[in-house]
Amino acid sequence: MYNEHSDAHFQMRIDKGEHIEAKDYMPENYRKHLIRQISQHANSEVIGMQPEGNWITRAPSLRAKQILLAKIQDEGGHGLYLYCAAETLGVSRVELIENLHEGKAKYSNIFNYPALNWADIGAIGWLVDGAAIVNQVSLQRTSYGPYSRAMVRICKEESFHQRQGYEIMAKMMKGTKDQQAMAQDAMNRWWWPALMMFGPHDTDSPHSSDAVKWKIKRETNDELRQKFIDKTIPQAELIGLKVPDGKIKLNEKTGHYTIGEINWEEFYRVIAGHGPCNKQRMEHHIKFHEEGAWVRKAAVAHKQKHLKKELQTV
Ligand code: FAQ
Repeated sequence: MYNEHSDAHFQMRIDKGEHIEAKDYMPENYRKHLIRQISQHANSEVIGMQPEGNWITRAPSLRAKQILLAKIQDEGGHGLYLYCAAETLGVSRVELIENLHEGKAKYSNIFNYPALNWADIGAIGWLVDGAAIVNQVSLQRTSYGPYSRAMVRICKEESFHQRQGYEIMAKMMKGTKDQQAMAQDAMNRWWWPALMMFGPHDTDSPHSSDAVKWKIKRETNDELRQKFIDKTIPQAELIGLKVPDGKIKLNEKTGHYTIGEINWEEFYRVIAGHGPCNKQRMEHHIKFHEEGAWVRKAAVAHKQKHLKKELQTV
């Protein structure tokens, strides 16, 4: 018989495909691994609102503005589900935000690039959300219950996001020569950073071995990247966009595309804080977090007032 509070019993549950819940026994490193990953995921959703938020007032139609507003609001919501999932592991929201502000917790490389024009909003929806979904569909089967359940809900909304982006790109590719050039330029700038979203190659990914053993990751960084590549290249070709990679080849036998070399030097530079927009993204988050302090104080005061009333009536 296994002791229910042993690592061996925990691993047996993982191997059987059981979900681990917040109050179940888990090794300390599993807890730490999840806090790191889920909080980085939450940070990405919230920081990811910034490049798109910049375009709400400049959307080309009321319909486009409504859709973009709804999408950005969803992303805020995804951040909240994910911070809540991280909190079930015994860390507070205050600590998670402090870690982000102090540069101790990361967010996705992709949100350190600027959204320069409307075509970038199309590219973000199609490529960035497209990459995010491939990863998140797989995470629906992750071993930690609260994370897995948050993913189920997030994936439903994310597929709408991907379609709104593809619609923008398809529309621009049917437009004038200038609009087509804008869409191609956005594709050229977002393609490679989107491929980097899946993380380093498996051979260079320090967290993958534990993540796979604990079924936090159901598929590896390279497997998920390949899925995204195979799905996205035909979508680009269908609307007349050229993938900015002279080395792309379809292997007829396997049905998979091979691609050129990803610029990992750029990836590590960006995640170390030296991308085009890292400074701006963090300053923006800190500024509005500080300006919103009164809202958080008011919410706590309101809760305390009601608790007091409830206690008086008992
Ligand atoms: N960006 O050993 P690995 C979205 C870091 S949601 C920055 O392979 P792991 C929705 C990694 O943290 C997008 N850093 O790590 C949306 C580690 O550093 P550390 C976010 C990265 O965790 C759309 C080091 O490199 N999605 O976009 C990145 O096993 C549009 C070594 O890497 C998620 O977070 C990166 N891309 O695998 C919102 C999904 N990749 O922590 C708005 C959940 C790696 O030791 C608009 N996360 N690093 O300092 C995951 O699946 C995994 O964490 C990976 C990385 C696959 C991202």
